[in-house]
Amino acid sequence: MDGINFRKIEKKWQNRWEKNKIFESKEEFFLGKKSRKENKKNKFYVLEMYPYPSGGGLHMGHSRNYTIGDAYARFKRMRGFNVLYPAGFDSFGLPAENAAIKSKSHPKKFTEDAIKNFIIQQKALGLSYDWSRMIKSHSPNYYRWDQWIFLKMFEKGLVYRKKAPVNFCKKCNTVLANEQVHDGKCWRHKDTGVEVKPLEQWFFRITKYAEELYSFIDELKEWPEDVKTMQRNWIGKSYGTEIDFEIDGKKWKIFTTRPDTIFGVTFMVISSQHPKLMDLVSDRQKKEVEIFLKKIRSTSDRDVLEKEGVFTGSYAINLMNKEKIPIYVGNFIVADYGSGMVMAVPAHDQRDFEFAKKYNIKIKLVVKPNYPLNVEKMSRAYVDEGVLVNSGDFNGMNSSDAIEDVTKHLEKKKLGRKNVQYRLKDWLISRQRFWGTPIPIIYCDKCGIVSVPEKDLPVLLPDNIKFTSEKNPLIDYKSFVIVKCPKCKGNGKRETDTMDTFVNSSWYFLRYCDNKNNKEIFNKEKVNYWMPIDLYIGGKEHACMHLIYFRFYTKFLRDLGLIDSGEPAVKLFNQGMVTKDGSVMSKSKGNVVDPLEIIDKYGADTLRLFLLFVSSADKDLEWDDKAIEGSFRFLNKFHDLLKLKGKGKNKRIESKLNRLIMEVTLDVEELKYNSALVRIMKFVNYLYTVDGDKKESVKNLILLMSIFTPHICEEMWSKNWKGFVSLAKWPKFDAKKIDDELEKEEELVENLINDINNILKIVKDKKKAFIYVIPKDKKIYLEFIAVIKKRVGLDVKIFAVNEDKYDPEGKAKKTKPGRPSIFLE
Ligand code: ANZ
Ligand code: ZN
Ligand code: ZN
Repeated sequence: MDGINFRKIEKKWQNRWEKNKIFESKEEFFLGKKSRKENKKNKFYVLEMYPYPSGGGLHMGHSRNYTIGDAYARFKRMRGFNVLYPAGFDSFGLPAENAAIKSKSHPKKFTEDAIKNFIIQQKALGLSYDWSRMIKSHSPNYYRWDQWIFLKMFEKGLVYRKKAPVNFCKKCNTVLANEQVHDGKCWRHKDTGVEVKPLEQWFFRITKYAEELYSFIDELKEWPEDVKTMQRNWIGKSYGTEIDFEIDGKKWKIFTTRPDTIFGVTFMVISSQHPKLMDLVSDRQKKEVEIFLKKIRSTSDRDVLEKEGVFTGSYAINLMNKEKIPIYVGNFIVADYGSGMVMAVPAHDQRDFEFAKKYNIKIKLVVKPNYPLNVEKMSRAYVDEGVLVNSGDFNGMNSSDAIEDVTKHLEKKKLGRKNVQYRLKDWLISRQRFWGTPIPIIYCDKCGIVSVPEKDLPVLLPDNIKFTSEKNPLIDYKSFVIVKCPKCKGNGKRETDTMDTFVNSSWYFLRYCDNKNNKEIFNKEKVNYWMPIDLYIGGKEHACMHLIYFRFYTKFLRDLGLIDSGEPAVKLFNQGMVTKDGSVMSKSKGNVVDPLEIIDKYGADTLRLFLLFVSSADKDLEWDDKAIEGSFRFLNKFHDLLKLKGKGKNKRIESKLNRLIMEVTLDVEELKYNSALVRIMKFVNYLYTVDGDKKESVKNLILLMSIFTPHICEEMWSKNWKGFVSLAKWPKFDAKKIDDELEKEEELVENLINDINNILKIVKDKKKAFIYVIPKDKKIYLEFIAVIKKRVGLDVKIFAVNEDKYDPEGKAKKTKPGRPSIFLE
């Protein structure tokens, strides 16, 4: 591209920023000038979600995400906040390991090359990160604190090892957490169904925080509603009643949300994965149950399509009416929800209805609709409200009242009680993979499970590892596996599973506050100064994974006394996707545009302007080559503002400028960048058409634009003003200078110019324009007559309609207030 050498200007300023460390942030309380509280008001923590440094480098989605954050960090800095805006890399994970297996090298090499590449690209975008705070998950300096947190959780009973049916992805070759299974498929491999296998694994007891995670969603005032709804559904709080049934003389607690249907129970179903299932199976039924279990093998899902089961040979007693009820084992009962067994009411629950029809079990109506209903002819369950029948003393009662009343009755007789259940399950954190944080546990024949003492942390991942197969190489790495038991000094074996990489991203935002600390996980004072994150930016896809985990970690660390705040982020912002030809950019679709290529061709400022201007930051953004060109042209025009001449105070320019500052400030505050930029562009165009002194306007435009296109603005700033524009003060507006009347007058003139120019498009060869206006407006148009002449290229005469005038076509009659008539000759 000819003209301005954007690439050169950009490199120059990137180097100067770096050399002068202008984006490094300090904890102000150490300066001791103001009180802690005063200082806190003045801090601002902007963060984008911890990226995985993929081998392919920065894609357009990243570029958009970071540009959105960067503009905000710059804005807050110029507004006088002490801004923390760090970056780092979530660098453990499968892709690097798989690449290493393929090429028989070490994932560390892959990862570090990728990170280098990433940083170059991030710097090329002109992001104002405080690079001195960088962290990387795979650095022992970081993951030792993952291990430390694990030990703390272990101490507090929040970590346990259990054999349980778990989700296994063949492609990942490891188990997955519940959150990482989306519609029965692996979150990474959307084409791969997970298998359920009973395996012994490590879990974090996140369910201990279920209630707080649920109820505090209400406090997240600045989070998008849809993310909050997804979290509520995921945690799934359910109010119900726990009813005691008797089986073999023992009490079994059954969770139901419909105690009003207690008289309609005709069978029970226990989960095929219930640990006590075999206790209920009679000798006679054993064979049949075993065949059934083999056949369904892994599933235990309430949404399974084909509901199946067999009789266990046992019966339960419904203590409300002493009825004897057969117990089945079924594939549609979740083992670890409620008690893993349900009281089935086929007349009023669709799943139970299908099951009863299939196995010919009795259906008993206990809630009657207000129309006739024959049980034999029902084609589906009646699940709505109605009046109780066949229900003893409760007959005639409305079913929704009966939910309360039956529960009260059960409570009185000590046969039941109110109960709350959560769908959230404990977080399965062990992975059968190499490239993750080693779990600090040793197995000893004598002592059993022993935790690695804190002083022995970190448990290091070996550097000289060889991948010979798909298997986790730690298993065969003797010097890693064989250790002394810390308790009895006998022979022990190290755990070879590593932690889910979501562990690393669950607390990284805290480490940024104090990334070099070698003595403790972080300094409490520093963290309390910066936390919570004021603006957190990332994709919606993490609503029920990362965004739940990081809330859990924050609450746990708060309970350890390490942080004051129990919630990590005040405001969450989900940016939209970048699409091309209507679908999300992806390698598989072959519609990827590489940010570096665009930067090489047009410069980073053009790309940034495009990413922020073309669509509102929360909406999807469709790639558009024309709009890139447009951004580029605009920046050239913007740069030429410095050449604008003009003398004399113009109150209208002043009014418009002050309004612009006011509106852009409000827009940016709410991340409405595109709207702010539209206003700026309009004003720039305006400056090119108007007479008067424009220095003040140009200065303020550079300031306003500097958060979007920082390089070109530094360059322009350096021509007339001192210091970095990145550190300059954001402009203030003076409300007194905003004059609606003045601006309206100018609009009148603008409209007239447009009208004349539109006519000139149709009729050619005109030399003169005669304009007829209402008398009180005449002075306005006269004031602008020079501008009008210049912009229409005609000789112009203004007449008031009531004066003596040249008007061969009688146009003056048609004049209305604000709408002059025009005659061209
Ligand atoms: C009897 C009943 C009658 C039920 C009726 C519903 C309708 P939510 O709302 O999700 O909490 N249930 C209980 N434990 C279960 C498990 N481990 N796996 C699958 N289903 C289970 O669902 C609660 C309802 O789901 C409970 O209320 C129970 O069925 C079933 F007309 O009890 B209900
Ligand atoms: Zn997978
Ligand atoms: Zn031991």
